[in-house]
Amino acid sequence: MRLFIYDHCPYCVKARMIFGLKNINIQLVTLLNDDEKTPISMIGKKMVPILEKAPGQFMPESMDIIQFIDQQFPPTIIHKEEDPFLLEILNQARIPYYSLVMPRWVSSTMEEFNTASARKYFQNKKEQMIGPFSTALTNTETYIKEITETLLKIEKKIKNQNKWYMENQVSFNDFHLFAFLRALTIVKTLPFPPRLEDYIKQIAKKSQIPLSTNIAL
Ligand SMILES: N[C@@H](CCC(=O)N[C@@H](CS)C(=O)NCC(=O)O)C(=O)O
Repeated sequence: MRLFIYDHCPYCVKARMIFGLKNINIQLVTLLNDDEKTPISMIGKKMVPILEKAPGQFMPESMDIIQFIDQQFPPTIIHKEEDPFLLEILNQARIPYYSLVMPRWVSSTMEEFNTASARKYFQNKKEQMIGPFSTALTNTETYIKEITETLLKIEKKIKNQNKWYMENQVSFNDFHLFAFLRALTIVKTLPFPPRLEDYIKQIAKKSQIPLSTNIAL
């Protein structure tokens, strides 16, 4: 099986998590960000993650991939609960979140940005969403303050002894939360509250997904 991804992509992180958590071998293929042809030839649109289940058989959608792999490799481990509070908090944080991570992703050494045209493609597309990257970078301190409020709200939900967001069971919440937090680890000057910091490290290890802490910008 192969999983087509971008390194920065939080949805790809969700899909990657299930392979790491279940210790299943997967070949990761990082597409260039401006490669429209490859994903369109597989699923009819330009979107990752894409799982190649068998040669020529493709599955899009991170949450579908997670459930498919969980069922294909028993015993199943995922509880499908989603905490509406968490989803709402993550949704509300979209502007500061994207404004912090997007300009950093594009100037990083992540493989999908290996060419000038891939970087240009991403920047053009995402600036339509959040405005000029240069302005977002100038406003870093403001966005860090805003995202810190978000992190502190989530920190209150994480108990010291918890292995997962919901005590001792891995749930969809962990996929949403870890993908969000892992993206933020590219922001070198963002401090994480202590329980969340511990959570990020633990889930990264269990999921076998490197953080972006050491990614060069
Ligand atoms: N609902 C999809 C969303 C996937 C998605 O939005 N992926 C982004 C990358 S993070 C993408 O491929 N966007 C197209 C682009 O960047 O051009 C899922 O959960 O897999």
